[in-house]
Amino acid sequence: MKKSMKPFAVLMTLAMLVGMLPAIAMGAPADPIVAIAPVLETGSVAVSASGLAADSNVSFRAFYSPPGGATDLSDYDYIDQYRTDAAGAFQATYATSADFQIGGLVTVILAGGGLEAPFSAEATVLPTQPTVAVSSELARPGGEFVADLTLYNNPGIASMRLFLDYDPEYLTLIAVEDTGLLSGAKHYQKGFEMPYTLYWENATLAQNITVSGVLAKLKFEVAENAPLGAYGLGLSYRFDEFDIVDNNKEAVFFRAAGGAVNVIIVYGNLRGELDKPTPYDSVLLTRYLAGWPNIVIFKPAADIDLDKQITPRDSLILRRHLAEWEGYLVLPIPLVP
Ligand SMILES: [Ca+2]
Repeated sequence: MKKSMKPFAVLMTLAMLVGMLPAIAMGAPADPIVAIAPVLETGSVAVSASGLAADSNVSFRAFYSPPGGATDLSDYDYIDQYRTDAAGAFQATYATSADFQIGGLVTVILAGGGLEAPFSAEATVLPTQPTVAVSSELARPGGEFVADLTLYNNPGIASMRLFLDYDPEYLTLIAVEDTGLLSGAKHYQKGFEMPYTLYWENATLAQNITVSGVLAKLKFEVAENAPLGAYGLGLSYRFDEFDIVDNNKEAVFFRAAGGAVNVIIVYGNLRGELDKPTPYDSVLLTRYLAGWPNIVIFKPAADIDLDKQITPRDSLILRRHLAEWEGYLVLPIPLVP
């Protein structure tokens, strides 16, 4: 379920401001949420919040946004709601089996309970068991993106071999940058055949490597003709074939979590970036339409009314969008014949 736009964004702004200030109202509990712990366990997420409420009218709401996705707080999905029936200490837990991903963001908002304004806290969804994961990112058609390959809760390994799978029709792996977190990197670079093998070999280690963190940065290019939507970045290994072993030659279990790239167009951003359009984009479009020489724009983002041409009508819509006219807040605005 999607939340509507503005009221939530305003609420969040207020909540963030209040979160930065000490409690000023008499009797208002300072930092009422003392624990927020979203964790990922086999695809489900649990969020717990606890603290002290000054009156019985305290409510909690939790929201989730997927990783590499939300550019606007209105993109958050509503999770659950909880209301206390007494003043004093409270404990609230949300649990859901929805397909939440590592790197997603959970936001909990507390309202009432003697607070003068809502209080919010947020945390990233993280795994609690040994996991190796590819991050999820945003990109535009014809653009590039970098996905992180990250090790979480490493119990201790010596060597690791992983296989990376993606849609070669629309995605091209153009570089693998090893961070040096695991020594002995022997990635196969030439040709980038599928599935791509990532390999770290340490045959002579006396002790296991127990660090966690980013192992490698995977740089991809998106085809200019890539249809909008999500493309999986699959990750796998074979436990039975000892792809991950410790220095005692034993296979080590990890959860392998693939990521995705969401290919999007931010309409009105003529620079081809993924942030919101600014007055500069409007200037670019005006100059482009006026035939100025050497004006380079990302054309797919300029057809704001989706009529397959770039016209003054697109420019008009962009100007009204930037001026926050009602009915122009969300782009694109398709021209209805
Ligand atoms: Ca157009």
